[in-house]
Amino acid sequence: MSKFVRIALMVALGVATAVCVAAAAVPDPTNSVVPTCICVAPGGEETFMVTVNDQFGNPINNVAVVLDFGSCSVVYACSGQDAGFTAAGKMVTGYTNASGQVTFTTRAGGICQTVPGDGPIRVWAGGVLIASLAKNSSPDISGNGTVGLDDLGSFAADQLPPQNLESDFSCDGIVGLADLGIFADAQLNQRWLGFCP
Ligand SMILES: [Ca+2]
Ligand SMILES: [Ca+2]
Repeated sequence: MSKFVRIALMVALGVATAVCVAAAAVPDPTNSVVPTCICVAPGGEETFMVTVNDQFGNPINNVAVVLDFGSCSVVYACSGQDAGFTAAGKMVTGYTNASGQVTFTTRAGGICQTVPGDGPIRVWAGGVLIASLAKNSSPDISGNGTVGLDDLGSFAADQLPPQNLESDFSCDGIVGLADLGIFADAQLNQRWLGFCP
């Protein structure tokens, strides 16, 4: 085999390998993991972990994941997010780690579907739609940027049977003590973090 042919084969092999690597880096909705329940608060104390995998189930590192509340009338995202996350309008972006995971502590409020026909909340990874969620919960039930007395009134009413699960912040199917703790934390944290947005 001539030196020229060897080099040509090596180049071709390299290109083929690069194509395989590029193809492996496409997020796969079936293999990715997105929780079905999401709670957001202006203080950003509620977590939401997304795992992005490719079609082979391999984690994808450093891919942009977007929580898109763009079709939710009342939901807002605070302009200031935690380190590593950015907000643009009603979209919050973070990036996966080597395990394909990103844990959002989204500073936001308001509830999707407060206005009929709203939603869904879309979750994008590298431009691929990997999940759609019908709605979210938030201690800022009114969506006015603060967790205050108006929200407390709604939260209290939501506990009465038949319960209104808009106040099920803990995602366990009931409105109870766990949700009261989340509500209290959200109210306390915003005092330290300032007004949102
Ligand atoms: Ca409020
Ligand atoms: Ca609950």
